Amino acid sequence: MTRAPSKPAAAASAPSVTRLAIVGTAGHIDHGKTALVRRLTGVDTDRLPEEKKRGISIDLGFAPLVTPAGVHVGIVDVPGHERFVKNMLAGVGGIDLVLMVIAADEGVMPQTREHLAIVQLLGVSRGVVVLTKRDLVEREWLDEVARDVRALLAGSPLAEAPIVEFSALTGAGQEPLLAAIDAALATATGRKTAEPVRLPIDRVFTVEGFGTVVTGTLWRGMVRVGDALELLPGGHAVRVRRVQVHGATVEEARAGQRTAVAVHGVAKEQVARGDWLVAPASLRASSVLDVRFELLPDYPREWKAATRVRFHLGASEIIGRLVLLEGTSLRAGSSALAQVLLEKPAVPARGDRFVVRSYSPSRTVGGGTVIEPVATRRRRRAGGLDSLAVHESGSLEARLLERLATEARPVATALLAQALGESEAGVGAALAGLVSAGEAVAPVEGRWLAVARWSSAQETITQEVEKYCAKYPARYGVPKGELKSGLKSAVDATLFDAAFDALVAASTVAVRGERVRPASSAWEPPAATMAALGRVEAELEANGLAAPETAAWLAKLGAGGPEVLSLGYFMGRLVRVSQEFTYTARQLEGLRTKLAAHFAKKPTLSVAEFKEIAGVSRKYGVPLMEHCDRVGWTVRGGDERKAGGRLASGRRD
Ligand SMILES: Nc1nc2c(ncn2[C@@H]2O[C@H](COP(=O)(O)OP(=O)(O)OP(=O)(O)O)[C@@H](O)[C@H]2O)c(=O)[nH]1
Ligand SMILES: [Mg+2]
Repeated sequence: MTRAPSKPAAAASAPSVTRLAIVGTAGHIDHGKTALVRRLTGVDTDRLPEEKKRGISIDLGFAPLVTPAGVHVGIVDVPGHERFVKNMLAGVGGIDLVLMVIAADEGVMPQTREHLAIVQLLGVSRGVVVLTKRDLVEREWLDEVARDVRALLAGSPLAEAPIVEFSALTGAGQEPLLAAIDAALATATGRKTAEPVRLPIDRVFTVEGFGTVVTGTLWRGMVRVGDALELLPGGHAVRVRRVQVHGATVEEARAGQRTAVAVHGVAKEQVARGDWLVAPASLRASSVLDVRFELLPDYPREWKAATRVRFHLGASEIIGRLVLLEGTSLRAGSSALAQVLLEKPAVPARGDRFVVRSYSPSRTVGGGTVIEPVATRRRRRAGGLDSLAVHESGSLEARLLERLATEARPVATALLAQALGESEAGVGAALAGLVSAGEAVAPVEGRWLAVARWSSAQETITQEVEKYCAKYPARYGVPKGELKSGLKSAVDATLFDAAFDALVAASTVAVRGERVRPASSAWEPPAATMAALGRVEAELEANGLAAPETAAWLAKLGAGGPEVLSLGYFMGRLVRVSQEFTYTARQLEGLRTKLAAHFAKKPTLSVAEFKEIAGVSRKYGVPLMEHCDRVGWTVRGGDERKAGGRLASGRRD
C-alpha cells in the first residue's frame, strides 16, 4: 500500500468525537463475505432461518466493528446471489468504503462485476479488495487471480485499492485487512451532522413497548429522542421514542451510524423499506426527476429513448421510465441528460447517485446523478436543456436565477433552498448578491423574484391601465379590483399587490378612490359628457328635492347615460341617495344648511318637520332622511332625530 500515512494527531486532537464509518461488503455469491464479517466481528449476519437452511445470504446483515485505529464501523453485509441484487442495493447506498470480496479459488465472477459497477455508480471511491479463501489455493493461482482483479479495476476509482489476502477459516490476513481498512478510512471526511436528518429505511419492525422501529444508515444529521421527523413519501409526522445503534440505546445517533429509530405516530404497515425518515419539510417526494444518466460500458446495445427500468435510490426500488432528453439513443459507456418518470414517488435530493436496472431480466445497466429532484415533465427535445445544464454544473447564483426564472410569484428562501438542495444560509447569501447585482428583487419581505419577472409584471399592469383609460375617457381610471381580476392569469395575486404598490410609490400610476390611471396623462373628461352632466344637474335642480327618478332621466340620455352618471358620482357632483333617487351635491348641501339652521333652534326633528324643511312628500322624504342618517347629519332615536356629528362639518362620509 502506498497511501500517505494518516496523522495520528488528527484523531487524538478531538478525542470526544468518535470517528464513524459505514463499510459494505460486495461480491459474488458464496465468495465468503459473511464468513469474513463473522471473523472480524464475531457476528453471524445470516440471521433468517432460510439463510441458515440454504447457506446463502438473502437480505442485508449488520455488525459493529471497532478498528485498531478506533474507528467505529457499521458493517453492512450484502447477499451475492444475482436474484438478491435489489437487497444489496438497499444497503449499499451511503457506504464510506467497500470490501470487495473475491474467493481466490473462483476469481472474478458475474456479481463481482455487477457489484463493482454498482459501487462505482454510487460514487463509492474507497475500497479494499479481499482475496479470500486463501487457504484453498496455491500462490501461483492466487497471483493470477490478483492480476485479473487489477485488470478489472483498471480505470475505476478502485484502481489503486489495496488487495489483501485473507482466510476466514484460518484467520490469516486479518491484521493486514484491518490495517488496510484503517488506511482507507483515514482520508474519509466526516458526515454532515449539522444538516437536516436523512435516513433511507432498510428495515421496519415492531418492538414490544416501543411500537414501530425503522432502521437504516443515517446519511446526514443527528437523531435524538423527542425529535419531530417526517416519513416520506407518505408524509407522516412522527416523534422519536428511542434511538439505538447496533442494539445499544443512545442519546443521539449521528450521521454515519447504523441507526434504529423507534417512532411514535405511525403503524408498521404504513412504512416500508425504501421510505425515508427526514427532518420535517427538508425534502419533497417526486415522481419526475431530471438526471445525468450513464450507461455501463458493457451494455450490449444502444439505449433506446424511453425504456422501462427499475430505479434504485437510497433503499428504494421504483419502476419507471428513463427518457433521454438528448438524442434518440445512447451508446454503451456514454452519458446523457435524461428524465426519470416514476410510477411511485421517490425522495431525491440534488446530487444523489442512483442505480438503474433493466426491468426484465433485472440486471444493472447504468446509473447517474440527480440534477433536478423535483422536475416537471418535459417533451423530448423541446429545448430547455441549457437550463438543465446550468442546474447540473452552474454556480449557485446561476442556478438560483434559472430557478427564479420559472417562478411566477415571489418565493421564500427556504423553498428555494429546498428546491436547489442547498443550505438556507448559502441561498440567502447568494440571493443578496443577486439583488445587489440587480438580477433579483424581494418584492415581499423574504420572498424573491427575478428582476425580469418583476419588471414585466409592472409593465403588464401599466399597459392594462393605459388600455382601459383609452377605452373609457369619461372615467378617471380602472377600479383596482377589476384590474387585478382581469390580469389574474397573467400576474399572480401576491405579485400584483407588490407590483401595484411599487407603481404607486414610483408615481407611475395615480390613484383616486378605487380608480387608477397613468400618472403621466392628466384626466380630462370629454366635453360632451361634461355638458351632459351639466344638463342633468339642471334638470334635477329644476324641481327642488322632488326630483325625477334616476331611471327616468337616464333613459332620456340614451347610450351615454351610464357614463354621465358614473362621471357625476366619481366627481362628487351627483349623489345616489337611494335605488330610485339621485341628487346633485349642491341640492344636498342646501338641505344640510337648512337642517343645521333647524337644529340651531331646536334639538329634535320630527318627520313632519323634515318634510317641511325639505319641501317634499313622504315618497322623497323617507329616502332623504335615511340618507341623512347614513352620512351622519342626523341621528335617529325612535320617531325623532337629533343633530349628527357630521352635520356641522358637512362631510358626507
Ligand atoms: N475454506 C474456506 N472456506 C470459506 C472461507 N470463507 C468462506 N468459506 C466458505 O464458503 C461458503 C460461503 O461463505 P459465505 O461467507 O456464506 O459466502 P457469502 O459471500 O456470504 O455468500 P452470499 O452471502 O450468499 O453471497 C461457506 O461454506 C463458508 O464456510 C475461507 O476463507 N476458506
Ligand atoms: Mg453472505
